Amino acid sequence: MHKAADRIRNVALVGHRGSGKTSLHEALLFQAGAVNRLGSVIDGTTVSDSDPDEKARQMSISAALSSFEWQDRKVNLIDTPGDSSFIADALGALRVCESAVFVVNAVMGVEVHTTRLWQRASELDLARLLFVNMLDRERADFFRTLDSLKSAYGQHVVATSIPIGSEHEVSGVIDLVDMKAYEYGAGRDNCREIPIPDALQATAEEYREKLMDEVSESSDALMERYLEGEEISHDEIVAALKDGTNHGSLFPVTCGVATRNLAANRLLDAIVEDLPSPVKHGGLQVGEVTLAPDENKEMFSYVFKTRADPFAGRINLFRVYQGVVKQDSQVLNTRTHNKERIGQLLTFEGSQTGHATDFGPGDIGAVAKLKETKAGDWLASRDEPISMPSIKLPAPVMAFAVEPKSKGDEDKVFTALRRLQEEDPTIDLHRDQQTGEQIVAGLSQVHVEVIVERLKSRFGAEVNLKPPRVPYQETIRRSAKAHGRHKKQTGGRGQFGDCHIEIEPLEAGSGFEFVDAIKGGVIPSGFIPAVEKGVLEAMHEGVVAGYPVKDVRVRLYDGSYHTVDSSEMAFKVAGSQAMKQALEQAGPVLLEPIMLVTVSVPEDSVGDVIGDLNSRRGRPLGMEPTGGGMTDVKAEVPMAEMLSYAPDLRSITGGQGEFTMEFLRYEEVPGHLAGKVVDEARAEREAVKA
Ligand SMILES: Nc1nc2c(ncn2[C@@H]2O[C@H](COP(=O)(O)OP(=O)(O)OP(=O)(O)O)[C@@H](O)[C@H]2O)c(=O)[nH]1
Ligand SMILES: [Mg+2]
Repeated sequence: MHKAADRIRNVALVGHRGSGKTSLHEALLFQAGAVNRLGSVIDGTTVSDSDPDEKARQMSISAALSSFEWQDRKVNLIDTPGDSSFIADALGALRVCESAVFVVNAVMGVEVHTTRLWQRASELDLARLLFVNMLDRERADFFRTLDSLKSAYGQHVVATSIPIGSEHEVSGVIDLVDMKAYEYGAGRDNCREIPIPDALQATAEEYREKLMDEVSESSDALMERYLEGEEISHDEIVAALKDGTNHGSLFPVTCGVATRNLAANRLLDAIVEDLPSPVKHGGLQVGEVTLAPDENKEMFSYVFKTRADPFAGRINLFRVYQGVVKQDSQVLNTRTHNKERIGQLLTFEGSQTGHATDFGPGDIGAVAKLKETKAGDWLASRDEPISMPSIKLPAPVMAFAVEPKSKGDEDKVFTALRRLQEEDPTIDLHRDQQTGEQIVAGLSQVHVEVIVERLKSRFGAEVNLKPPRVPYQETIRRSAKAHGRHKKQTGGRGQFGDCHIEIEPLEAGSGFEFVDAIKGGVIPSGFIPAVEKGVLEAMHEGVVAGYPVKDVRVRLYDGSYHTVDSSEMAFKVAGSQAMKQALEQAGPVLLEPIMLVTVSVPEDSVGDVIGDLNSRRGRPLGMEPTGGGMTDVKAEVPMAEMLSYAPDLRSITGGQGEFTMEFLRYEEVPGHLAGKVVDEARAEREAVKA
């Protein structure tokens, strides 16, 4: 039988890369008894970094769900990757959880990615706890970290515990609600109450007071009594803290050492006591439909993650918003309108995969072997066209042309890429219309490397990556007239086509226009489309560097024909000849794509970033602080200068910067650079011929 919705806690573990989420996930599982051994990231023995490439890189790449019981509540805990290349999984987890635990490194304090995720959690109105981890590390400083959190996320970030000892001497924590101290040894039953150390008494009181200031703000009545110096009872504090956290008006901070299972038990208590259940958080409004955590209503579940499992095959993770999902049942996929059979339902209990008979409203579960369902789909008991408000994902900006290492493997590679894309919506796949190359684009170098590794390890598909070619175009600057005449007499029936055209530039982005201005039937109407075909063929490869010609109006105004020798073929050739000549005389120029680039960087690197963009022929458009010490710099930059931007930005900002870019328009390539593009294009064509 499924757990009642008010006994469930759905929690996403999020934070900057390497802050210790996976280690903390492991400690929480261990403390709750879901695993018998505390696995470690370094040894590659954690439950959540289970993929070979996660172990090899010692980083999380995919979201991992674990479910366990604590104090008779069911906790669904989703460990998420901290690397910004894999942010889709972190955002997907935030979307289906009522709460998030932010894991913060006590040496580094607030980091860029923490802030980005914090903003998303605010938009989604999530309840939040913070866990300051790595207290045992050299230069770890809980109080400095707390200050950085407060200044980034506001005064409602408040400590509910403080450490005893620091760096390698850290030995426990003081709980500021109970005003009790706890010392931690090794293993699971490692927590022992001790008197508050004398040396820390004053600090504990100081931080208890700060906590009381915040807690008392939760209600006017409490505030009044607090200001008058009245005693606030322990139960009242607990209730106010819980209420503030539930409503996202208080953000309690706890601390510990994930790798030593130090204070994981206090975090578990906070998760079940202070964070809201799906019932508390209320229904979900999707379009016209409101879904309520009610098990007697029709079932609606949202699939937030699709992944490959070495044992169970393709697995879909879903969140039930209403009704009950039952094993051996049929449901509808509202995107495809097809039925899916739910066979076995899966739960991930620590290192074991278990089976469930059903999942009730508010719960998160998994199902294997669905036919067509993938992340982003809804499974429901009736065909209601609903869609989750889309999550804004960063645009893939690291693009490469992929080629199979062995010829003939094209289909295999493409199918494998499609499968990977199902698991990761930030992978972009497309064939470049102009260059014909198969392009794969990701968010970063690491992202694309992981894609290539997975192609090989999972699908046995080996590929080469090449930087993609810039899709240059050509256009004309003035009008010109030309005459095309195709005449051949080779015994028997000849060929004859003859046309006069005038071409003129059109406004950028307007494409191609063909005007038939033939009078008196000097070219019979049946041959006119052939002339147009010839013109278009000539425009396919412009006269500057062989790139497609855009934004031209062609007027066919005169010509002649021969009753016997004229043919469509002959007029096509004539049209093409005329167009080539006309282009030569119409001031042809080379165009390049200009991108709108938005770079998100810490304030102190803004100068360097702008300087670098200038050196890439960029035009800065402005900047805008986005909170948490971050600034967005916007600039227009030619695409040709951005092909290797990702690694460069990483080195300029020490890994703290991120960027997105989108196509804006085409602009003329400056004269001194056009020559180089022309030479390269020529060399390439010759290489193809050879
Ligand atoms: N000393 C110390 N090391 C820790 C602690 N927590 C994690 N680590 C180490 O820090 C490194 C990163 O830890 P992870 O748990 O992989 O961090 P993560 O946040 O899951 O990393 P990503 O998934 O890549 O974002 C590993 O080498 C851990 O062993 C801690 O509390 N103390
Ligand atoms: Mg991790």
